[in-house]
Amino acid sequence: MAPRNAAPKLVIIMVGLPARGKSYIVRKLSRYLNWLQYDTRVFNAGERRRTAAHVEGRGDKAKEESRLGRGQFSSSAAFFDPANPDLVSARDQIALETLDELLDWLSGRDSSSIGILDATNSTPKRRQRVLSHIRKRLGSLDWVIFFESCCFDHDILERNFRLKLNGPDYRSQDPNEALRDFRQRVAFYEKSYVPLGKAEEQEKIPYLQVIDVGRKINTHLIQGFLSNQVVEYMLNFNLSERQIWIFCGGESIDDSVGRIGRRSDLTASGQQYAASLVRFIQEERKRWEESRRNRGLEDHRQAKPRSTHEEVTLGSHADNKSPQPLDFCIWTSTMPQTIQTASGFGDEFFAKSQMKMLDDLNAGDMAGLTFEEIAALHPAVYAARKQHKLQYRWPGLGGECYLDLIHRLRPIILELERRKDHMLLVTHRAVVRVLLSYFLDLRRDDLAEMTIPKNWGFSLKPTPYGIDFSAYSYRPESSTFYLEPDARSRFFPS
Ligand code: ADP
Ligand code: FDP
Repeated sequence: MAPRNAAPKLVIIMVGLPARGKSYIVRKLSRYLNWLQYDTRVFNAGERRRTAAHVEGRGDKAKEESRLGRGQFSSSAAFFDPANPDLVSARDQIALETLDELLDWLSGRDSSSIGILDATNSTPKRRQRVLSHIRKRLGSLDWVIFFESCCFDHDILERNFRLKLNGPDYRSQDPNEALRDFRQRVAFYEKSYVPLGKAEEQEKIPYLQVIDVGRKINTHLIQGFLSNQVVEYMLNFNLSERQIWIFCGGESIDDSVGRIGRRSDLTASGQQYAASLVRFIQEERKRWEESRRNRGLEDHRQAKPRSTHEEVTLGSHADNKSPQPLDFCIWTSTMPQTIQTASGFGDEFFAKSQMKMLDDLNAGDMAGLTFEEIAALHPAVYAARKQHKLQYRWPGLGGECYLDLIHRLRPIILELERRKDHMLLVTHRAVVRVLLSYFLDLRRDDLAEMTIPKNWGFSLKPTPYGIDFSAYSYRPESSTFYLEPDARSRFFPS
């Protein structure tokens, strides 16, 4: 039993047939939970198998081969035959070794931490072995939940199967042979697969079950604070192709003299930036529609001119398959510098909202000062914030730190994950830092320190294996935005 004052911990045991999105989900979930400052790590059994199968030149090579038999840990379907007890036992062994790595990591931590075992764990027998192994190691199952991804949607599954051909098991193989082999692997799994349900309910094991990318979600005995964060995230999860743009507002009068944290109108160059942003986004919007048409994703109905500001809801998950015209939602803060930056977008294709959650970091008593004035008038404040930028809260009513900003922006992240529309956020540099740290999985210490040029904008496109990231810099001399090559490696090492 965990000591009462221990920081909350969680062991998530994934369940599901191959190509149900488990690895994709846990990569995103781990990025979200780490962004919320809960130390989270994924332990993938497939990677351990692939390493064992390719053990080369390691000191323990002879030991490995004698234990496993050379090539026994292949990626071919034969390895996954449930009728072969030796192979079932070999896969169990790999899963339990991966689980031990997780439990070792978790036991060594005293902060809120989440360990995720990414494997299929697709039979009751395997799940029993996993639970008894955990019980033996931790003395209880207090921290454990199962998390299953089920998928019955044929189109999603077909697309997932093909995506596997780019994966580590098949990328160097003939695609047709690889697809045949993977289908055989899945068929082997299906022979002995039992989804979560009665057995776990009889044993009172908490579980979360996501069906067809969230069309339906079952939860059983899910109660803990951390597991509730997981459920909430999965309620706002979609795979639609879309663009998420994040820009700062144009230069404000306060910006031009280095004053922080106040409402301020745009300068003339800020207004020029705003006009360029409108042109840029309109061009990008047309380019996106063109690319979808070229890829045969003709929209069934033309992107209707926006007549009202009602929230654009583009069909249920069942519509994941049919291409939907994507509208553009524009979210600004409630501060004039961002509202004025977005004022040039007509509401024919753009739905605009002002959100307090996107306001600048609240500088408390320091609002309206320059950093030079803060250093001269409040040296202790200046030094403390320079040293602990992430945790240091500006003094005075409403003063915030970056950790406050993370929690203020959590609903924004959930809504960005839920929406299927294109999104353009026009906000402030501190907010851009926090949003990019989520999307780019940046290390905690980089969050507050990362360089965000004021007149740069960022594009984030969810893809089947991650996020396509691009950065654009504004050139006042030509009033246009230029694509910055290699921006991610240059500025945002994760
Ligand atoms: P697994 O780890 O279960 O073998 P992957 O993580 O390799 O599967 O998923 C393959 C693809 O499944 C991903 O690229 C993603 O596009 C898609 N996917 C993501 N989430 C889900 C989900 N909840 N249900 C079905 N497919 C999903
Ligand atoms: P993954 O596709 O993510 O690599 O394909 C199923 C698979 O995961 C295998 O690669 C991996 O060896 C296996 O699941 C591990 O899970 P189980 O041992 O629980 O089947």
